[in-house]
Amino acid sequence: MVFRKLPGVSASGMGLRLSQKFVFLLFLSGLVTLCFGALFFLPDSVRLKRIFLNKSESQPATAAGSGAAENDADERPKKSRDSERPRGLTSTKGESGVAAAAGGTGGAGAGLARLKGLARKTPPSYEAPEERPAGGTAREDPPLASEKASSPESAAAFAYEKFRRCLLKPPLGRDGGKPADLKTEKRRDQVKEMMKFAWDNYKRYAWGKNELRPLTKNGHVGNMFGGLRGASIIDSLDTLYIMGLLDEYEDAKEWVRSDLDLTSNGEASLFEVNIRYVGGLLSAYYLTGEELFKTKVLELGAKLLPAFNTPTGIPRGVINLGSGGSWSWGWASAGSSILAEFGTLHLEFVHLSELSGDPVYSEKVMNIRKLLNKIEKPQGLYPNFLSPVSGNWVQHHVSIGGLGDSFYEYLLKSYLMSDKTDEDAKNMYYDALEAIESNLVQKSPGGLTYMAEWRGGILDHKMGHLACFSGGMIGIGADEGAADKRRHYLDLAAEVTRTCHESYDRSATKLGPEAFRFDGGAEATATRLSDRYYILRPEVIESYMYMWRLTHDPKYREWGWEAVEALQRHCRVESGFSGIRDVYTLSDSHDNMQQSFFLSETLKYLYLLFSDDDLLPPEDWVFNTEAHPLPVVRRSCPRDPSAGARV
Ligand code: DMJ
Repeated sequence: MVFRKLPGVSASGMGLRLSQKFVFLLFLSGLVTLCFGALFFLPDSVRLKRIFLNKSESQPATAAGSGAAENDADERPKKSRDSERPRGLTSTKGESGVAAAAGGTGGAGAGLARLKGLARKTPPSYEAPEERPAGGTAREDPPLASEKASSPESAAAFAYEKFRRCLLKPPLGRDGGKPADLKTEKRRDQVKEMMKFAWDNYKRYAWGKNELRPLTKNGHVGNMFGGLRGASIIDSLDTLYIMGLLDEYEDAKEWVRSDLDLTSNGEASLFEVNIRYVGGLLSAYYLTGEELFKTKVLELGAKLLPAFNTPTGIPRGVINLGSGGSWSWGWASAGSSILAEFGTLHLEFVHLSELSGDPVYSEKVMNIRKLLNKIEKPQGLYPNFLSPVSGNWVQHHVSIGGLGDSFYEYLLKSYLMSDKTDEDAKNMYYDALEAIESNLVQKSPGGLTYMAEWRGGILDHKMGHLACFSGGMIGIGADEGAADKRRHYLDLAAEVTRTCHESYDRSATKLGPEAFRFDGGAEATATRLSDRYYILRPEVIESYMYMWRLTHDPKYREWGWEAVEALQRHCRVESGFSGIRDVYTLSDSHDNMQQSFFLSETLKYLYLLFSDDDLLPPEDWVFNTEAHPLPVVRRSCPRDPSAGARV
C-alpha cells in the first residue's frame, strides 16, 4: 500500500478543511486496526502475539476453553443429532477439543485441571466426517505439542493427554461401520429401529427403574442391584452412542448426571453391579470422554471393595453398597462364592485401577487369579463353587454355562485386553480349554458338538443357552493358541456355534430354549418344561457376531437375521420386547420383562453383526461379559500421571 499526501494538505495537517481531516483520520484508524488485526493471523510462535495476548487467551485448552467445548456439546441442536455421527469418531479442524476430549461435557474435573497449560495445538477430533482420513479407525489426533516440559503443570497435562489418547479410542469405524451392501444396511437399520423401540418404551413406562415390564407397562426394580436404579439406562449408554441414537444417549447421560444415586443401601450382586454398572459406565467413559462417567464409576468401584474382605480375598457374592457388609448367596452351597461371579471382575477392575491411579483394584483381582492358578484342579477343571474362607472347592460341579461361563471368557479377554502381555491369563485359559475339551466336549449321535456339564466325574448331557457364548470365545482365542491347534479351535468354535443355531432352528419360534439336552433321544432340544423359556438372551447371537468377523461365512449373518425375525415376531409386543415362556409353541406366552442385557448385548451384537468389521475392532476393544467395550491397555500407553504404579 502506498501512502500519499492528500492534495493541498501539509504534512503537519495545518490548514486542512474539516472534511479532509475527517477522511484522513478515518484512513489512519483503519490502517492501525488492520496492522493490529494481522497479528492474530501469525503463527503461535510469533513473539509479538505473546506480547499482545495474555496467557489465557492464547491457550484455549484451559478451563475456560473447556467451558466453551462443554457448551458446544450441550447446545447442539437436538433434532439433528440422531443423524449425526457420535462425537469422538471423526477429526475436524479449527476448534480446540482437548477439553471436550478429556473433560467433555462433564466439564471441569481433575482431568481438565491437569490439562491446563497444554499447548493450543491440540485440536478436537470431533464431528466432521469429511475430515476423517479414509481407512483409519484410530482417531487422528495431531502430534502433541512440544511445550510439555515448560512447567511441571504442563508436563503433567502433556502426560495425561498422552494417556487419554492411548485409552480413549474412537468408537466407530471409518463410516460408523456402515456395511458395504444395501441388504445388510437395511438389516442393520432394522436392528437400530428395534433398539429405539425398546428404549422409547422403557423411557415412557419405566424411566429410572431397572427394567421395563412391557405388558403391564411399568417398571421393574428387582433385587439384584441393591437399590441402584436405571440398569437399562446404564446398560444402554454405549449401544445408543454406537448406533448414533444421540438424542437418546443425551437423555441417558443426563439421567446419570442428575439421577444416578450411588448412595443406596441395599444388597446387591457384586457380579451384576460390576458387569452392568461398572462395565457400562467405563465403556461410556472410554467411548465419549465424558468426565461424568469416570467420576461415577470411580465412586461406585470404591463401594465394591469391602466384598473382598474375606480370609482369602475371594469376594462374597452379595454386598450391601451402603454398609459394605457382604455375604454369600443363600443358595450357594456351604457359603461358597461362585466361579463365574468372582472370576468376572478382572477387566473392569484393571480399568478402575487405570482410571483411578489406585492399584488396589488390580491387586484384588490379581489375588483371585493367583489363588485359582495355584489351587489343585480336578482333572484340570475349575469347579463352580469355592469357599471364600478356606479357598477350597466346595462342590465338583463344572460348567461352561451358568455359574462358570464368564470366568473362562475373562481369562482370555484379560490376555487380549492387556495387549497380549498377561501370560498367566493366557496359560490358564488354554489349560482350562484343554481340560474342557478332554472332559466336557461331546458329539451327539446326530453329529452335533456340545459342552456337557460335569458333576464329580459324571457327565450331564445338557447345554445351557449361556454356554453358547463359548463358540465366539473359542473363535476369538483360536489365533492365540498353539500353532498346531489354531485350525482346530476355529473348527470347534464353528461346531459349537452350529449346535447353538440348531437349538434355535429346532424350535417353533426359531428362538432357543434356556437349556437343551442330548440324551433320551433329544438333540439340542429342551426336554423339561422348565427349560423351554427364552429371556432375550444374547449368547447365541454373540457367537454369530464373532464367527462372522472371523470367517466372513455369510451363514452367520443369515442366522442372525433369522433371530431378528423371530424376535420381531414373538418377543415384540405393543410396548417393548418381552421374553417368552415356551419357544416350542407359537401361542406366545410372554414373561413381561425386557431385560437390560437385551439393550446392552443382544441388540448391540446384532448391530455389529450387520456392520463393517472396523466398527469396534478387536485390536482396540474387548467386550466385557455384558457387551460393554473396554479399550485394550496398550503396552505403549504412558501411565496417567496421577496414577500410582501400574500393577
Ligand atoms: C448377561 O448379564 C451377561 O452376559 C452374563 O455374563 C450372563 N447373563 C446375561 C445374559 O444372558
